[in-house]
Amino acid sequence: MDKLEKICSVIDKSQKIVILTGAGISTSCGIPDFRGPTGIYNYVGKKYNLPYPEAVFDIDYFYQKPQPFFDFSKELFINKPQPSFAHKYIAALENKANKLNMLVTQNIDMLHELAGNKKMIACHGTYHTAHCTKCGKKYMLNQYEAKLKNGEIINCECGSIVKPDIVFFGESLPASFIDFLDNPTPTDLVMTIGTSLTVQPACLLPIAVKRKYDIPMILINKDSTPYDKAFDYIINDDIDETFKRINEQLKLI
Ligand code: CNA
Repeated sequence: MDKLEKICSVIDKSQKIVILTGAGISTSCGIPDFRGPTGIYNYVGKKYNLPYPEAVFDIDYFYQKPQPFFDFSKELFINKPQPSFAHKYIAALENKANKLNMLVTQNIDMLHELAGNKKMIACHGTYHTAHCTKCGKKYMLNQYEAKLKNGEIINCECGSIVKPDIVFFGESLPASFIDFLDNPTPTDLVMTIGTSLTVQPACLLPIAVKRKYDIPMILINKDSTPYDKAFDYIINDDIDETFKRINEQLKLI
């Protein structure tokens, strides 16, 4: 059996899969990741002379200079990205194969929801709602979507800046994620897809689940990560191409 056949066999046998995704699953949809050759740092970073790539999502930096974040948001909203083959495959693992325990995504692009996943935690938040950074007034996406599409800073009626409910560096992650990290429900496989595993605490999830259930772990990512040694199967290749090859064998979609 070659490596892909082994991976297909593991997926086929599993019934309670935990999946962690990152920006790499959405690059084929036209959304840049942080660290790839067309990554955010290469356009927003250079345009604004960011001190480091993650400054786009740094809460202290946002209070001083919110425009880079709204520029990133514009790219996300204006291009109307559509789910990739891999997003669709993961949706089918939940809706067709009934094999998903939990999908945890670090992404804020809402493509997993668009593909049809419901059993999921968006551990870095969402654009669906926003709050004023001063008076706390809540806004719904339809109230500020037009501004996001124009790359405009959103202002509250009190005059302060409204921030979409994206979890910035320096902010707390949702309780649902912390609870799952502390006490993951029974799992028989962890798949980690398209993440450099460099952002804490999200990057700790695969290890936390493995520690509790001693199960196989698969990593699909072009580049190596600091946690490679913990994985049983690693595919350093394109995500969509890999899922197409998996689908050729398992014929899920
Ligand atoms: P990252 O640090 O940019 O890492 C992405 C990883 O994906 C890299 O290791 C690449 O090698 C890999 N990769 C990129 N394209 C492919 C591909 N086609 N096939 C295989 N591998 C690929 O991104 P992380 O998600 O690890 O970092 C976490 C940050 C990035 C989170 O806070 C996100 O919110 C944030 N982010 C999200 C998005 C999005 O929502 N789509 C976009 C950019 C950044």
